[in-house]
Amino acid sequence: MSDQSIHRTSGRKVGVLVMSYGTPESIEQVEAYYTHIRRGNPPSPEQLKDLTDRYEAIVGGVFPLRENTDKQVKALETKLNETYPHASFVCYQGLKHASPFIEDGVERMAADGITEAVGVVLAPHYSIMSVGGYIKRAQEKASELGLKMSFVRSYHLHPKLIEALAIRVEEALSRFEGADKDKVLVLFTAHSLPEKILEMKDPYPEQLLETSRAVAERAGIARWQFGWQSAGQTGVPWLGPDLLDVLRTVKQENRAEHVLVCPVGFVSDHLEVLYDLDIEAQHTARELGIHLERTRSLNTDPLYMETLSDVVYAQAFAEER
Ligand code: FEC
Repeated sequence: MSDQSIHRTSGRKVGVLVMSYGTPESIEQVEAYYTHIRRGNPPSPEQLKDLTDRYEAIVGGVFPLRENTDKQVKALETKLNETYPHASFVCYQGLKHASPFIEDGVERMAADGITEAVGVVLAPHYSIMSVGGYIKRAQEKASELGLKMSFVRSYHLHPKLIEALAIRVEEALSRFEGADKDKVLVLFTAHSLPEKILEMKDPYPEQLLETSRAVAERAGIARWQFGWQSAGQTGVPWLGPDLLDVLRTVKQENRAEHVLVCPVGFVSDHLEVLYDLDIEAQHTARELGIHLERTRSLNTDPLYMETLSDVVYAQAFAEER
């Protein structure tokens, strides 16, 4: 950065709304949380039991996503202020389905006298149904309160993100002891969405493929494919193929005995990783006689924190460059 631009940015206080999915704080809160996800429609007793059982399988006193989001937000604030000491960054949480909600985060910034802010989502890929929804809610609240906000829409090809994911793929491949690494099939995954996003020309599927391609290239992986996971049961078609079906097909077609799952759409340990992959997919793989491993989640990985810090800074000071 030039001396001139450092001068212009000196002393600027920037609010950073770090948005994430949100998770309950206790088993008792699962019903309210699920009702919020379902846009105010309470789940049936069977649906509630199914979700509560899944949480019980992964929660050891603490809901992992709660703890991980807290740590990520703190680590990002530290990274931003260390890297760009000429400005002052204050991070706030805004959760999609739990407290503090996105709107609460924006209100807190305004109450603290913040006048300009950047929003970023702890999910690298843009979809109108995911990141687009977070941004819409934050922008509405910010406009109501007269707060100037801009947003990072995606960062799915940031070189440090690709590097962090490639390192994880390489590390996980070393867990297939005795197996020829070229025989391991790498399966990149992300949360499925209703198929109707395809009609909207949503960038989500293509961005996910771009990330997968870049990670495979960087890690020197020749055998890879993409699969969707964690689809909802909402009575409409969701994007496929589902990971579990991919595993079955791989077995049927005798394509691999060793599979490495790399959930590129997620950045934290949470239900969709710790249950859907580590329990459900692992169970299916065992039944099929497939050796399944998964890459470690990014959580507060320094390269991921640097990715976030780079994109937040670039967004905050975009007009200065
Ligand atoms: O650990 C936790 O407590 C929360 C884990 C969690 C993450 C997550 C991320 C995404 N979701 C996305 C889309 C949808 C759509 C629906 C939907 C439903 C659920 C349910 C649970 C849940 N999601 Fe989620 N999601 C997480 C958890 N998700 C629990 C409800 C029960 C179930 O289906 O299992 C369907 C809503 C509806 O009914 O209409 C759509 C997308 C992401 C990744 C991007 C992001 O993080 O925002 C997309 C983490």
